[in-house]
Amino acid sequence: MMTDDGRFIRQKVMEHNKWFEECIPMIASENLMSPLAKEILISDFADRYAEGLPGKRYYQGNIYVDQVELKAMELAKKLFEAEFSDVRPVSGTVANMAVLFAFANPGDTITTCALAQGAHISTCEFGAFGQRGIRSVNYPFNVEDMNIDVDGAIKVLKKEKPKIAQFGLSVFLFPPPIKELMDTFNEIDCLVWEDCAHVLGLIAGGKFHKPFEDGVNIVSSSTHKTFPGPNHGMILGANLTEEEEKKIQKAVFPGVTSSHHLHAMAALAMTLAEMQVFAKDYAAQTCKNARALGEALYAEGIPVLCPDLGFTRSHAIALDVSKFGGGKDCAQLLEDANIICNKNMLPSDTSSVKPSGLRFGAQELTRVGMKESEMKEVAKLVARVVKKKEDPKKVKEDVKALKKNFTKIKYCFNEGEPAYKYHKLVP
Ligand code: DSN
Repeated sequence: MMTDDGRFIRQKVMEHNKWFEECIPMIASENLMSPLAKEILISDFADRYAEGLPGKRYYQGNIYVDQVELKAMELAKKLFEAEFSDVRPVSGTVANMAVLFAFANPGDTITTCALAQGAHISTCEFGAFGQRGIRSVNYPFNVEDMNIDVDGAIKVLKKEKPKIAQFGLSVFLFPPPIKELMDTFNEIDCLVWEDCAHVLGLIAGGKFHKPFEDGVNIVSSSTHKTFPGPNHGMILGANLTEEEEKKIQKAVFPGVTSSHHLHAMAALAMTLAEMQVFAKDYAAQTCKNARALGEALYAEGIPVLCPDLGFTRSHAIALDVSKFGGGKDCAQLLEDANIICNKNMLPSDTSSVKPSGLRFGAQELTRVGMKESEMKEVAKLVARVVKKKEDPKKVKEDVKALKKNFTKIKYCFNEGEPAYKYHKLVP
């Protein structure tokens, strides 16, 4: 017999699902899992424990878990052209912590981008880097190109001689200049680490850039942004010594995980299997859509960053809405119209609470089948709220009408299944 509390919780989750079915979700770090990955996420794997590596577990009961995990490791290496994979970190930040545990000691220097330049919170003084006692030194950043200034970065690298040169952003519009900096990395003999969380699905499909071909040693990532898997993490490697690979494995367990969320690991395995087939088309369409969205918003009179560079080479675009009330207010008005995005710092900002930017990602809209023509529609709806200041409630009705035809999942084995499904035990 369910209590009122139980009914309340279930009701709210169902309302959320229904709401998102009627929304235009553009948070650049989110996506929709495939029906098969979701099925696995609620399997009995969710109720079990495993510690260590396949074949060397502390717990019994891992016969099938081991087989799935070995398959996930194999598929990850194949998809990302890596020599090493660890599919156990339970999130992107936990993957980053494992890399820190493996290769950096308190007091060591690591070079990174700054938060206002779009860096992830884990690389900041008050995030995982700071908690590990790392001295984080930022590369100079070229605001016009929204990318690292190569000459400036060479100077910083030569002066600081960091143990690790770290790359990767949460406003990741253009590939980092890894190739251009490779001579300097070799000269100072540092490891090269890229947090690819935002662009993992694009890399899987051959877009954005090829980290390992460019010279990256370690890729850390979450697995639920452009890569449409479960909330989980992963570490990939190339050109590492056996000892370095073992250091990563030990840092993951027992360093920063105990059991590694077996249901999420298995759902990741399924997504990896699906992406062997679908990543190329999905990544290509996601990039086309992001660029089309940038172009259409710019044509509507909303400043989108980097117009001369085609706005983006990823799934994401950044908007400067300072003259329309700023990121905080615009994001709220858009939510009132069922358009979901987040406020974001731009390089000139000092406040993360009241920044001047908005960040949009096209990966989820692509996942439900939207193409360039729909991006134009989305841009018009955004402009009505942000620029023309139309009543969001009125715009919401048109948002719902547009989304009505895009509620089915694409780019996976069970294409055409409802994308925002709530699995009901009882009606
Ligand atoms: N904070 C997330 C993002 O939205 O980029 C990444 O963890």
